[in-house]
This record gives sequence, C-alpha cells and structure tokens, in this order.
Amino acid sequence: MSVRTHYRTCSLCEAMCGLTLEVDGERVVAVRGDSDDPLSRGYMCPKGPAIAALHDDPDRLRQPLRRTGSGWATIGWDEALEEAAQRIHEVQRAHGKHALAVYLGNPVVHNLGSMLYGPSFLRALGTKHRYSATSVDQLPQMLASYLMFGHQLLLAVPDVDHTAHLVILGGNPLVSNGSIMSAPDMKRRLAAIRQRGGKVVVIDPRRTETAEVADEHVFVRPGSDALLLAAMVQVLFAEDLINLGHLAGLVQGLEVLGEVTRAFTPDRVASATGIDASTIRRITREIAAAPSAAVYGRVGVSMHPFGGLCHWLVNAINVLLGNLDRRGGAMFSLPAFDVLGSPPPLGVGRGSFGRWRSKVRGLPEFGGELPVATLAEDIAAGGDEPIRALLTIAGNPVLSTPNGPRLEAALAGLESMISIDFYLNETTRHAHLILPPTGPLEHGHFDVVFHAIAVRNTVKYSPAVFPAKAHQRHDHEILTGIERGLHQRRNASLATRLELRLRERLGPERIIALGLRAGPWGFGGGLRQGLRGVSWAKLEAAPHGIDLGPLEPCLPGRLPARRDGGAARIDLAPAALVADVERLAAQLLADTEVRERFVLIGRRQLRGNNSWMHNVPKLMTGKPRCTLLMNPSDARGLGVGDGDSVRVASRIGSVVVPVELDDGIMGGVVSLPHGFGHHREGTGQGVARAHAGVSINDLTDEQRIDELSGVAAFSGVPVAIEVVAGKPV
Ligand SMILES: Nc1nc2c(c(=O)[nH]1)N[C@H]1C(S)=C(S)[C@@H](COP(=O)(O)OP(=O)(O)OC[C@H]3O[C@@H](n4cnc5c(=O)[nH]c(N)nc54)[C@H](O)[C@@H]3O)O[C@H]1N2
Ligand SMILES: Nc1nc2c(c(=O)[nH]1)N[C@H]1C(S)=C(S)[C@@H](COP(=O)(O)OP(=O)(O)OC[C@H]3O[C@@H](n4cnc5c(=O)[nH]c(N)nc54)[C@H](O)[C@@H]3O)O[C@H]1N2
Ligand code: SF4
Ligand SMILES: [Mo]
Repeated sequence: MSVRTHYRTCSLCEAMCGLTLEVDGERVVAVRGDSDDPLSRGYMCPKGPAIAALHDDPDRLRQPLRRTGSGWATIGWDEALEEAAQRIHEVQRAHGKHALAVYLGNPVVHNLGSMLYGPSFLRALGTKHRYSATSVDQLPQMLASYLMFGHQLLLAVPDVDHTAHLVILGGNPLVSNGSIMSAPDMKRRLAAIRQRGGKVVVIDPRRTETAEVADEHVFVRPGSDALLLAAMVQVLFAEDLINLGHLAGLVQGLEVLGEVTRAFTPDRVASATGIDASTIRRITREIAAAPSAAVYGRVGVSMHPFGGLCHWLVNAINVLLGNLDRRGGAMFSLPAFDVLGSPPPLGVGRGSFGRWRSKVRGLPEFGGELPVATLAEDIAAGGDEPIRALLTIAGNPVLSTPNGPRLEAALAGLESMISIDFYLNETTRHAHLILPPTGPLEHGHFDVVFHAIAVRNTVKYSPAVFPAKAHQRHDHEILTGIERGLHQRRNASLATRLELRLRERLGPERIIALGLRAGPWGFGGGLRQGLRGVSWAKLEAAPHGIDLGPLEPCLPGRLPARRDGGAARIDLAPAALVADVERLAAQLLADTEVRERFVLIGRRQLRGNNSWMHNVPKLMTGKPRCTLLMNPSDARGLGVGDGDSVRVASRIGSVVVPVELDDGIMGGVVSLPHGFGHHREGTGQGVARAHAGVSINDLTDEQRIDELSGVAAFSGVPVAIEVVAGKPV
C-alpha cells in the first residue's frame, strides 16, 4: 500500500493545530505537527497523535445501539432514526414540547456539521429546556460581552503575539493550549513576550505550568477574584490612571463604574483575596504603565461565584486603559466565516438574557439556554411542563456538571433518553438509544467557532481522511434524520419540509463556501487575498490553511447597532452587572467569618480532554493522574504523606483519592482534575475504566452558582478532608 499524506486541523481542543497525517490504507501510521500551518507552525500536543488511536479504538461505537432488557442490541440507521423521532414525538405530544430537554456537550463546538445544523435542529425541537457545557464554562464571559459590547460572541482575545504585558487570571494555557484564545504553542508565544522585554503575570491559586514560565505569579484565594479586579479598577480611578485613548467616544457608564467600585480599595480586599494591598497597587500600575497590555480571564474566573462580575471587570480594565481593540491589547478576531457578523442561519444571534427562567430556582435563560446546574432539579420538579425525556449530544454531564450523582439519579427516571455519541460513557449508559456519529477523521473539518477567538486570523478546511462508510452517519445527518422523522409525525408544512430538504442537499461544506463569500474576507472584503477574496476554491488549494494576518482594530464597525437604534457603544456599567455588586460587597463582609479549612479547585491535564480520551492507552501511561494536590504544610497538619488516601467530603458527597504533595498549591486549597470517575458500571471504555479515578463533580454542589449568570461555581468548593485508615486504595 502506498502511504498518503493528509493535512488536517486537530479538532480536539481550541488550539486548531495543523497536523500532518501519514495514512496507509485504513490506518494512520504517523502524525506530526504541520510546520506550514500558519497558526500552529509545527506545534502539536500529545493529544494530536492520539487522534489516530481514537480512530482505531475498538470501543468507539460505530452502529446505533438500542437498550434491551439484558444489555444493548445493534440496530440499523433507518430504524434508529425512526425510533429517535418517535420517542421525541411521543413525549412532546403527551406532555408538551418542553417535556424534552437537550444537553449539548463541548465537542459540538468542534464539529462542523453540529455547528451548522444544530441551531435549526433545536428550533425544530422547540423546547425551552436547553442546556449545554456553556453553563459550566464560558457563560459569564459571553454574558459580559453581550451586556457590554452588544454581542455574546464579541469575545476579546489577548493579542499575545504583540502585547507588552499579559495578565492571566484563572487560565493555564500551557496545559489547556489556550481557551477563548486559540493560540497553539503558548510556551513559545509567552517566551516571545518576555524576549520583547514584556512581562507575563499569572494570578492563580496554584503555581501552574504557565506560572512557572511567567515573570510573576500571584496566589489568589479561590472565588475572590471579583474583589481583586474591583480593587484594580478602584486603583485606576483613584490614581488617575484611566486613559480611554481611541475608545473615548465609544464608552458610556464610566462614572457609574467608578462609583460602584469606589469602596473596594486594595486594603479592604487584601484579606479576602490573600493579596496584600501594595501588590494589588503595583500590578495595576504596571498594567497601566505598559506600552500595551491585555488582562485575560478564563475558566478559573468564569466557573466562579462571581463569574459575571469577573469578566465584566476584566473587560473594563482593558477598556479603561485604551487596550481594547488595540494592537497588543485585547482584540477581536475577524474570521473568514463570520459566525457573529452573519445573520442566522450562517451566524449566531447577538444573544438574550432572562427571557424565561428555570422551574425551581428561577435562574435566567441566556442565549436560549438554561444553566445546567438546574437540570436535575428541573427534571425532578415535574409540574405543568415536566421534563420526561433527554437528548444528549456529545456530552457527558454525569461527569461534567455539578452534583453528577443527583443528575444520574434523575436520568434513571426518565421515560426516554437518546444520546448522540460514539462512546458508551457514564451518561450515555442511561440512554435507551445511542446514535454514534462518524469520528474526527471521518468527516470534513472547518472551525466555525475558534477562528472567531483566535490570536491570529487564519482560515483552513480539512477534508475527511477516511470517507464515511455506508453504515455510518455524520452528526448533521443524524440531526436531519431525526428532524425528518419529526416532520412526518407532525404533518409539517411543505415549506418546512423543503427547507430541510435544501439543508440536507447543501451539506456543511457548501454552507461554509456560501458563508466565506458573504463574509468579511469574501467578495469585496478581502482585497489582500486578491481581488476576489477568500473562496472555497482557494481554501481547497491551500491544505495548510491561509494566513490572513494579525488581529486588526475593528471598532466601532464590529459593535452591533443598539436595539433602541442609538449609536453602538461600549457599556462600562450595564445595569445587571452593576446590580450584582451588592452581592460582592456582602462577600467582603462575610470574609471576616471563619473560613473553611479547605476549598477545592479543578485542573486540566495535557493528556486528557474533559471527560473523554481517557480510553486512549498511550495517553494513560505513567503514574495515576487523578490525585488530590495538597500543599505539604497542610498535609503535615493532617498527618498525610504523598500517595496516602484521604476522604474528601462536600455538602453533596465524598470521594476517596490519593494525595499528591505540591508546594505550588496555595495553603488551604486542594485540586482535583475533572472528567474522571470511570468506575461506574455499564460503560464501554475498558482503558478508561482501568484508570477510573474519581469524579470531582461527585463533590461539586449544584446549589453553588454565580447567582447572576447561573454558571456552576467550581472555583473554591468548601470541602472537609480526613485521612483514610490504611494505605492507598
Ligand atoms: N468540576 C469541573 N467540571 C467541569 C469542568 C471543570 O473545569 N471542573 N470543565 C467544564 C468544561 S469547561 C466543559 S467544556 C465541560 C465538558 O463536558 P461535556 O460537555 O460533558 O463534554 P466532554 O466531557 O468533552 O464529553 C464529550 C463527549 O462527546 C463525545 N464526542 C466527542 N466528539 C464528538 C463528536 O464529534 N460528535 C458527537 N456526537 N460526540 C462526540 C465523546 O465521546 C464524549 O462522550 O466540562 C465541564 N465540567
Ligand atoms: N489538555 C486539555 N486541554 C483542554 C481541556 C482539557 O480537558 N484538557 N479542556 C478544554 C476546555 S473545554 C476548556 S474550557 C479550556 C479551559 O482552559 P483554561 O481556562 O486554561 O483551563 P484550566 O487549565 O482548567 O485553568 C484554569 C485555572 O484556573 C485556576 N483557578 C481555579 N479557581 C480559581 C479562582 O478562583 N481564581 C483564579 N484566579 N484562578 C482559579 C486553576 O488553578 C487553573 O490553573 O481548556 C481546553 N483545553
Ligand atoms: S493542542 Fe493538542 S489537542 Fe489541541 S489542537 Fe493542538 S494537537 Fe490538538
Ligand atoms: Mo470548556
């Protein structure tokens, strides 16, 4: 057999690394970083080669499964799609359209077909019980963008390749490879900042891998960042450091921002944050004095009790110093397929907030979704509009959302559950029907989302490495297949059926081609790409991708017009955020009370990807990774040594886990990685089971949320720790 070479964007995380795959027949025989990829320039992480193992994994499902009395039966696609439509139809007819809940997992945003076909599919389902990984992740960041800039996807990305000063709060890009900042090879990019004479500061309860290569690391008490950021804003006002620069004519709410942060002086927040007042003043002054600077906050300040306030204040600091939309500051990408500039169905709408509320706690809808921290209680609530069925797409909420065990119990009681996923995991094992789509190498790939939040404008399409076999279906084909079944059962109008037919005929690639022509680098817009701009033909002729250059200033053009018809504005003091400051002030007062002995935070690992990819043998070699990081002085106090087992208990449950001593973690803070807990019966991932670990979300509390946004507050869950007699389990 002759070996073929394929160039491809890795779709496993946000970094979009270019991979070079050597393929022999049905097998990938070698994977290297593609040095000609304009974004990743040869970098890849250990998960890149693992894409080959995913392809070969014998545990990966390739045909639909139906639950039987004694296990699972393989069924054909026609039958499976009919059954899925029938199950959804029956539940919605009997109990109303909201009786179906949907959970969309993280890989949806990495899948071309799901991204383009998901929105219309969800509209066809018509349920307001939509949940997704957004509410255990970036929801507050999107909320801040929606309220301040007028669009949920106008997410500012640090211009790492030009900045003179980068401040990272609650992100560990050396391990996560950058998030809402697609930036492969962050180690080199951070080193370049320092080589240019710039500075990198990391603010984190743990001296992370990123902190190790930074100029300065500042410990912060988990959950206290909004106080720190408010104090930084206070310093900017008090010391007259504000310099709006080119943003001056665009900003409103400056005085209100100054007023509501006035009380949060560095001295007042020092004890609660664990950072002394002089350090807070100095790091703020340094940001203000830098020729350009970007403050960047990610999941550690997003899945946080004050996630919304954190991201508001991060944006505010960038605006107050004129660093938003300026080279070296926090900038906006301009993707060739413009998911935020295009109207639906090519693009995503500007957003919405609070149009409806969750059944029990009354938490607000955002962008058409409810916070997943409410899913289990919403199922249990019953009532007029009960949830009786669940559809999960590319998700594992039993391991990924707060209080997994409560959700697990709720799933067991559903009338119907359907999962679109190629693994039998801790969640899909509860389904009545599992519909497995093609794997990452079996469909074409174009990043619809991540080009919009990348540190450089590039564009790339990767065709399927292995064409799908007759017995396989892509995610978008599964979605349209179910939709068609629903149309038949609902006697849908001819127009509705024709619209679906058109979408089926088009396919994701043609939709991208249309979007590229209509987009900012297409006809008319992309002069630098030749007179005719970026087109599908050009993309196909450029297998490594096309470089569109560094991020460029784009305001005010990119700000959507206001709904009231007024001129576009950056709002520094949106009412919903200002109103939440009262809750922050209460946190400051509460700080004088006795503190919990320990608080729990999470961490990511280079060789893992949320709750999946623990079934790839090569990624699971070496010492067990699901350990509880603990500061040696805390360990001495408890009388535990490295490797000893402890029981960690929270309000909702307890787990037993080995301790790993780490002097890089703050005293009183312990850390567990998320996505483990593969011991549950009835899953189909043998390798993962052999490295089961425990799930951090058997400890996290679904009642602990950011009350503004409803995002799960994983940062700083109070836990008690006790030594387990005997040696490690
Ligand atoms: N305590 C704590 N909990 C967390 C986090 C944390 O830091 N701490 N992180 C949170 C974050 S940021 C996120 S994003 C969530 C992620 O959590 P989830 O949204 O549950 O997503 P994953 O764990 O990535 O689950 C992926 C599932 O998708 C399937 N899959 C992969 N690719 C495809 C595909 O192309 N199509 C389909 N149909 N299925 C596919 C895999 O087989 C796997 O079963 O976890 C969150 N949970
Ligand atoms: N290898 C790998 N890469 C991934 C993933 C993965 O599972 N594995 N997941 C992907 C996904 S879905 C996402 S969303 C991104 C996330 O990417 P990142 O946001 O970079 O996520 P983490 O690496 O979890 O870094 C979060 C940091 O926040 C810190 N932290 C915790 N609590 C607090 C707090 O209260 N305040 C502050 N200041 N810091 C706090 C933690 O110590 C940790 O260092 O990563 C993506 N990339
Ligand atoms: S960092 Fe790793 S997982 Fe992420 S895109 Fe690159 S190779 Fe893939
Ligand atoms: Mo995420």
